[in-house]
Amino acid sequence: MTHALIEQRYQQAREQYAEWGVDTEKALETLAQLPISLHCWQGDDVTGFEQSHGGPSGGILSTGNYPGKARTPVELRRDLEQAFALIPGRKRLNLHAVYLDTPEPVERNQIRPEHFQSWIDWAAEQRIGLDFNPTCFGHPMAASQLTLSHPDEAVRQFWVEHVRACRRIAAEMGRRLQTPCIMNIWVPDGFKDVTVDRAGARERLERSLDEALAESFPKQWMRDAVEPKLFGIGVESCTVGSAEFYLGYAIRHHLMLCLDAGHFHPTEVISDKISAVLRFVDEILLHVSRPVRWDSDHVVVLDDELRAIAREVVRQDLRRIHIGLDYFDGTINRLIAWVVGTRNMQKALLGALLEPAAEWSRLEQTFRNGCKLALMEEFRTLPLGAVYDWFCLREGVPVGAGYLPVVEEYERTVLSRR
Ligand code: RNT
Ligand code: ZN
Repeated sequence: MTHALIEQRYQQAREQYAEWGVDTEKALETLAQLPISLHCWQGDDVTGFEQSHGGPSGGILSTGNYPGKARTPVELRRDLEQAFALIPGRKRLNLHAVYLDTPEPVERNQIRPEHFQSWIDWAAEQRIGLDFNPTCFGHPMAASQLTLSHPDEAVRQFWVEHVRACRRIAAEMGRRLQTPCIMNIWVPDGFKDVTVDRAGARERLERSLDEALAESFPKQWMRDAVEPKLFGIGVESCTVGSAEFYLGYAIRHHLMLCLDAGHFHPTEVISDKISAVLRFVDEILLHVSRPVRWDSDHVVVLDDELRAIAREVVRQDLRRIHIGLDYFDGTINRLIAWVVGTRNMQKALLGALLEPAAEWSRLEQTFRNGCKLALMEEFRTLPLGAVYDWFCLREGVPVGAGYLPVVEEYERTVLSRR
C-alpha cells in the first residue's frame, strides 16, 4: 500500500467514525500513550540465563523448538530491539529473575540490582520502563512444586529471601528509570492429588508473603502484585494461591491483583472480573494471554475476549490498569509472536477507544437493548484496520504485514546462525 492510499483510507475512516461522534485523532493520542509490557520470556521459552538450572516446570509449559532462541542477554536484547522496531506506541519490558546478567552463577536468594545493571542501562537507553518477577520455579528447591508454602522451614525461607531480593531489585529499576516497576509474585505451589492440609499450605503462603513484603518502598519506585491461578500441570488438585486467596490478600494489604486470562475455569473471563475487582483494589495488572482448553499461553489473537478486556481497560480507569502480556510459543518465530500479540492488544484497545460507549450505555440504561445490539454489531465492520495502519505509519513502523519481510531477513541473517 502506498502512503497516499494509507492516508486516504484513514481520512475516510476518520469521517465514518466522526458520523458516530467518535474522534479518531483523540483515540490515537490515547493509544500512543498506553504502555504495554512485553514479556521477555517469549524470547527464549522461559529458559533464562542462570547457567546452573534450566527453565520451567512449575506446571507451566512452552512447547516447540523453533530455531534461533536467545541464549544470552545480549541476544535477547538484540531480538527485543528488532521486535520493538516493528511495534508502534509505548513499550515496557517485563523481566523474570532468571534473566540476570552475570559471568558467574548467583543463587536466587543472593541476587542484587547489580546483576541486572545491563538491563537497567539498556532500558534507560531504550527509554522504556521495566517490570519484574521472582522466579519460583525451574530450580531444585522448587522440585516438589512447593516454594513459599513449603513445609520445610529452610526451603520456605529460601524463597522468602528470593522474593525479598527481587523487591529490592524492582525498587532499584523503578528508581533508576523513574517509572514504577511492577513486581508480580506468582508461585506454582500446589498438590497433584487429594490434599489433606489445604489450610496449612495457605497459612504458610500467607506467612511467607507477610515476611517477604515487610520491607516498604516508595510507590513511585515499585508496586507489588499477586497472581492467582486455578491449576497447573502436576498440581491439579489444589493450587495454594487460588483466586480467593490472593483477592483477599491483595485487598487486605493494598496490593495490586494480577489477572491472567488463562488462570480461571475455561468459561470464566477476566474481562468480567476487572470492574468487580477494581471496586476493592487500587490497581490491576493484566497478564494478557490466550488459553486454548487450558492455560496453554498461546499467542494473543484479536478475538472477542481480547476486545472485551480492552473495552474494560478503556471504560474503567486507564491509570489503574497495567497491561502486560504473558504467553510463550516455541513453535513459531519468536519475534513474530511478540509483534502479533502486542499489535493485537493495541488493535483491541484502539477498537475500544473508537466506540461511543457513553452513548451505548445510555441505550442500555433506558432499556433500548435492541438498538444497542444493532449499533454494537455495526461497529464490528467499521474500518479499525485503516486507523491502525495510519497509527503504524505515523509511528514509523511497517504497516500491516509489511513487518514480515523484516523478520524474515532477521531470521536469515541472525537467528538461523545461532
Ligand atoms: C504462570 C503464570 C506466570 C508465568 C510467568 C512466566 O501460570 O501465568 O505469570 O507465566 O511468570
Ligand atoms: Zn501470568
